[in-house]
Amino acid sequence: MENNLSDAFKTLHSKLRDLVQNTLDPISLQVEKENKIPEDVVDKIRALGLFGMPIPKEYGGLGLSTLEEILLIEEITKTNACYRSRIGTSNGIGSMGIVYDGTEKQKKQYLSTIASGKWTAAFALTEPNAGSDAASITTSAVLDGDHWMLNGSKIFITNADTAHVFTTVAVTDETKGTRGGVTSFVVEKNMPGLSIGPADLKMGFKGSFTHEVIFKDCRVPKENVIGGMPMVGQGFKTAMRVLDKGRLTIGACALGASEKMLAICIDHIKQKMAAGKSKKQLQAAQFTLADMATRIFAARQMLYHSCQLKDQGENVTDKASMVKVFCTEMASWIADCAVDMLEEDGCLTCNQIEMFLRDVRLYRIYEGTSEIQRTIISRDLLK
Ligand code: COS
Repeated sequence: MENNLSDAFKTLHSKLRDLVQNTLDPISLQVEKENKIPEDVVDKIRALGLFGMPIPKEYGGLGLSTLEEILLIEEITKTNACYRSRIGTSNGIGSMGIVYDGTEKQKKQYLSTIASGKWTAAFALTEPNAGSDAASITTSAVLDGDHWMLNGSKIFITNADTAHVFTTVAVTDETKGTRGGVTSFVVEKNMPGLSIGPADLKMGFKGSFTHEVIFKDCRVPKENVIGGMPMVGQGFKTAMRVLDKGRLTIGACALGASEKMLAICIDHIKQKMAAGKSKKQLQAAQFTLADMATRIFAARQMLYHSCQLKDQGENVTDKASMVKVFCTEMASWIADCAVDMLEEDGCLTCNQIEMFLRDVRLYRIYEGTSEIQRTIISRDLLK
């Protein structure tokens, strides 16, 4: 695989590795405590072009393949999850709908400002009564002259407080449901009728925020349907395609976190050996380390392979779900084992393991719970 990566990409990857090791990771617990990423650190991430990872070069992005993007995400998640959340949601699920299905005008208008990191994009799908069952959304959009009138509310919207645009999924014809009745829109934060609720108080992902986004007679110009008027009614498919990619991304986040936790555990056991514990006394820990490394190896192969298939143009809906469920459940298992291995130290908030334990739990929920991934996988099997 290494042979297929360009020298320019390898240089970028190693610059990111340096940034993670020397800047992001050393302050990860400070970020956790202060619940904020310092702006000069965001600037350093921006300077690497990471706000535009998958956005095509003609619109100002890096134009990375899925595999290249996933390698960078794996790297940046070997520390506090909020760094990836700050960039990855914007140039991932927040903007991929525009990349996939947007009109040329929409791409020119929005993608370069998102790729430069000047603007943040958020993805607004989930509603109070439609989380896993995305087809049950009720936020409505009704055509009124040259505008669509949006009414409803979206919850748990990452980066809503800093977002300039929301790719928003709404019902335009309730008689047709997901087959012709759901439409995706680009809604700008200043459009009249859009407001943001207070930040959710979450168990993890400190430094990254989710909010409710409320649409009350929110007037959105007719041309802001993603893909233009011919795409009215096709927005559910746009959102599902976005999530296929997003699920590979979350797999990469879980993999990066797992690799870091394994490294912490290895250090811990080596310290015990240096302090005089024999290998025999540490045999149970050695077996656990071996199982962690084995699962990580399997996760990495399935993730990279799925990304390569996607880059070759294959449909990877089922594989993206397999990757997400395997990698995220592996990360939770590793976090649990790591707490056991570090004993009391594993529970201390001055230790990254405690942070990872909370953060990786969220990977099993957002962008589709494990149950949703299993539903998608088994539906394909039973077709
Ligand atoms: N790519 C392209 N099109 C897709 C698709 C995908 N991955 N998944 C579904 N579609 C299409 C289907 O092909 C179908 O259209 P056609 O009949 O014209 O082919 C249409 O969308 C409806 O699909 P389906 O019948 O499968 O929809 P369901 O309501 O049964 O549910 C799931 C689909 C469970 C897949 C969906 O509700 C889901 O992903 N839920 C989880 C949502 C989620 O991840 N939320 C987190 C929010 S983001 S943080």
